[in-house]
Amino acid sequence: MKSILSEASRVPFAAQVEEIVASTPIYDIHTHLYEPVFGELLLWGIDDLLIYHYLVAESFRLHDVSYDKFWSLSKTEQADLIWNTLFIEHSPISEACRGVLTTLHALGLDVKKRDLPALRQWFAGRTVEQHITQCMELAGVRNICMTNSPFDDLERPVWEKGFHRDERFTAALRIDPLILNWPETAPKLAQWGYSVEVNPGSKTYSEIRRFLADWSKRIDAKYLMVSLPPDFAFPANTVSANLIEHAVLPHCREHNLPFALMPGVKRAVNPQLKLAGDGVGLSDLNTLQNLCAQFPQNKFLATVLARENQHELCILARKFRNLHIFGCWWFTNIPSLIDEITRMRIELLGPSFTPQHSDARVLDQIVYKWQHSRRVISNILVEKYTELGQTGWQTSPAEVERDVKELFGGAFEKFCRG
Ligand code: RAT
Ligand code: ZN
Repeated sequence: MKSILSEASRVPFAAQVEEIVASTPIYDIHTHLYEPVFGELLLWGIDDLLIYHYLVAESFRLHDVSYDKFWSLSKTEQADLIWNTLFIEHSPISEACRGVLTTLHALGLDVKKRDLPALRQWFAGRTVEQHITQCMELAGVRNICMTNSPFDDLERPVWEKGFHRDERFTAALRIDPLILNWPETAPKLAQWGYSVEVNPGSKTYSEIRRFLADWSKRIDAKYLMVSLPPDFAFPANTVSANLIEHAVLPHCREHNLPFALMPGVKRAVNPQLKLAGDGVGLSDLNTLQNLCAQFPQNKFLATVLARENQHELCILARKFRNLHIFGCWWFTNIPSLIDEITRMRIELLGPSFTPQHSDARVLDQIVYKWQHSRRVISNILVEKYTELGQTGWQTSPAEVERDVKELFGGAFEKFCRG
């Protein structure tokens, strides 16, 4: 079929869409980054880029250093090993490897020299403040949502002491230990002054709500979140399901906060790999369906780890307006799957979702994660607007801007406010 649009009119419009996607500021709604006041918890620089757990996992496939030996190495030695293995002895064609190079290149560094000591020297001359500003600018990110855990012994005291918030950063309250490991978490809450018991009853639920309210307020949480194993079930006669029903959801309703569910992670499939040892499994999304249906007054955010769950998740979002889906999470954050998943979501949901979050653990990663994702999203949008053009429908640049703003944080913010 011949295109109604001539090449001459198609190309400038495509370029306009690309320009809008490239320049629209992003709200990165899930990361593992921290405000600078958290000091060493905010990772940045070449060595942290190289020892990213995605690269650790990849490196073990190509070197023969034992797990024990690897973990006994210093950070610099681990980074040296990963650099030699993944960048020098083999070509860095995986997404996580390419990402390091995209970032270095964007920072103005010459990657073709392959000079790790020189790269280290360049990073050593920078301040964290300078680096935050430059990375956010290069990534086009306006706000970064952290993942904040009261159960983290390094993080908790910083919040308890109090500090002046950096407006570029927002917070999300991560509660995995509370939901998934209550027997070990209960004594901690008790120690912090909440009168809870290991076998929860109404008093315990109300004390957990008090704990959640204190922390939501303390960190000004934008949402609560948990990652879940593939076999997580709701409703179910389990402590986890009861805690969700009787403590977490009432708290979220009372404070108008979404609850983010991230199903599909099999923790510690290979414990020897530590943080890099988690795997993926197919989740039973009846759990999410039941929650959305049974609690229409609650708002749910969701992203799923298994590729095979993506279509079902999209259909759920069509059925439930209290569900907002987001991101191509972790193992799905690769160009081929971002393309597949984002295309499917746009075709099923229009612009009423958030296509991506970075999940950055190292500040510099926002540069590559967003550059790579923007490119894929841009190609899809050009195609979709071009197809509309073939019907005679014209989309103005202002309308493209409106749509992209929605996709890059606007729809999420509306969902949170609503
Ligand atoms: O993507 C990651 O870095 C994972 O390790 C996890 O942090 C995951 O994103 C999560 O939030 O559980
Ligand atoms: Zn994450």
